[in-house]
Amino acid sequence: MTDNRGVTRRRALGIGGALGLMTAAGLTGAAALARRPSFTGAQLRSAVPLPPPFQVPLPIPAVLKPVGTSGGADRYEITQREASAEILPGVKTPLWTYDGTFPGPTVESRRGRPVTVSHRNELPVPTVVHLHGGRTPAASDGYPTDLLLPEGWREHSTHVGHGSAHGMHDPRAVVTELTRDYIFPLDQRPALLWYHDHRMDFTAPAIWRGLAGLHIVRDDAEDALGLPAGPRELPLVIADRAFAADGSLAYPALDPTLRVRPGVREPYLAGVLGDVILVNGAPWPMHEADAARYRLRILNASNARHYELEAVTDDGRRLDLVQIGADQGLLTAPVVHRLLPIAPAERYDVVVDFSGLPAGSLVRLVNRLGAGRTRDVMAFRVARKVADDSRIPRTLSADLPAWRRSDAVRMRDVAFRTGQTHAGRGWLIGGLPFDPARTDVTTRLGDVEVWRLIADVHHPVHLHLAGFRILSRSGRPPLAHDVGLKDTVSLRPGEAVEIITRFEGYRGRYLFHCHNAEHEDMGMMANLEIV
Ligand SMILES: [Cu+2]
Repeated sequence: MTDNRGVTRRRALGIGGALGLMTAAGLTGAAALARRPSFTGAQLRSAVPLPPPFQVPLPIPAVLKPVGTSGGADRYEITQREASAEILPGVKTPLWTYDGTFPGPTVESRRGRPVTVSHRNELPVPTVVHLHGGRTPAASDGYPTDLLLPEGWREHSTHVGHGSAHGMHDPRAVVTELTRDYIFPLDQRPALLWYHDHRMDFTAPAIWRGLAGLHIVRDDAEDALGLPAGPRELPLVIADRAFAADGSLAYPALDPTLRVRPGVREPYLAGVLGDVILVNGAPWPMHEADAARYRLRILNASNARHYELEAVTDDGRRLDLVQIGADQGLLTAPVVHRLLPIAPAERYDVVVDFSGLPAGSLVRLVNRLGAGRTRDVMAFRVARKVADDSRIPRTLSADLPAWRRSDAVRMRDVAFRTGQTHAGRGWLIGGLPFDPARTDVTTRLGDVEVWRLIADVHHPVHLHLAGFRILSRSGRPPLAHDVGLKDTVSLRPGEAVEIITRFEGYRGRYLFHCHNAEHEDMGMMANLEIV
């Protein structure tokens, strides 16, 4: 593994350069960054030979079976354990997994039908499970200090925080040993959710090592739409990784055991990028497709990498990407894109139509923000002509919240910028690094609020519990892909994005944070108390 020292703009977009620009010129500096090629972070280079693209078949994560059902609720069990997988052909890669695979098994649920997932931690470190996009009671939302300890874990169990040397303590933490039941009512719109590790200070390396999986919520209304289904509905978990010489996943952790000292080495403070693009855990995979419509349920599970996806045919044509859903489920009506930006933790529900293509055609899914090998994501080989009775209705859903500015009882400005933490340079919200013992925002259950989120460099901002809508970007109307109900919004360098939401569901202690996982670990989280 070597640093990619050839990337000269790393300095400008890394934290060092960002700090210099920010302190010298405030948002004017950030506005200058906005004109630069758009990624935040530095790329690791793999030390093993990489396979050619489009050779490995696209895997589909297995759907988990419930171990029991009682009183209209399903119970699942997941064991978090070390496992080894052949991600690159001929190379064995040790992983941290949910039930032995990366991504973990997919949980399929029905709207309003409660689910209990019992997690057993057989990993060498504490973990925390968060269901991203779930409308979940606070006790099961995976607060970063609500640790699930492995058997016999004693050290460091009470001292947490980016700057744990300072003994930051969370008196409200609920710590359990070996197993923990997470209860998900799933009283929410059908959507593609994902579960992943959310442990204090160590979320980024834990996800990188494999702790991520999908959780799909469905309902009868969505099933009745006639969208592509069965084998023509494909979950696509896109994540970049890099591989060390011994086949393990490379990651620049200050403490590779992930037990004591959080954080990453320079120059990766702004985000860790890999040089291998995985889809559902396979490098640049190939999927043999029918000449028909496909529903692609795309998750960007990368720590820091952004994508601008396009579907390109052999003869250079770009296929329409018909967006039918956002993070929190179906849109009101489809929106056609040629290019679809997707930030870490965002999900897009997209239909592509291969029916006009002759058998044998190759359609590549390309990342316009990538360079060299990272430009390719995956490919589809159109195998055969088939009958296709799927459709994309003109009206997809009628239950999107239509909050207006005049409904808002409060407006808040929330700044996401680099700065000093107890442990050195890091990432701050409102000028402060995360402290579990400090309440940053207090709101009342049922209140509608408008938040103006202000960024220095790229920050994909995620609210727990509350779906929101995007009102504006730097005073301009939202972008074409900002439609629908979101739970993560991509702030671009220098941008101020207004969102509107109603805090509904449950009272308690929740979070909002940057979902560049390295930023999140290095201070960029804040507490949201709903009273
Ligand atoms: Cu960030």
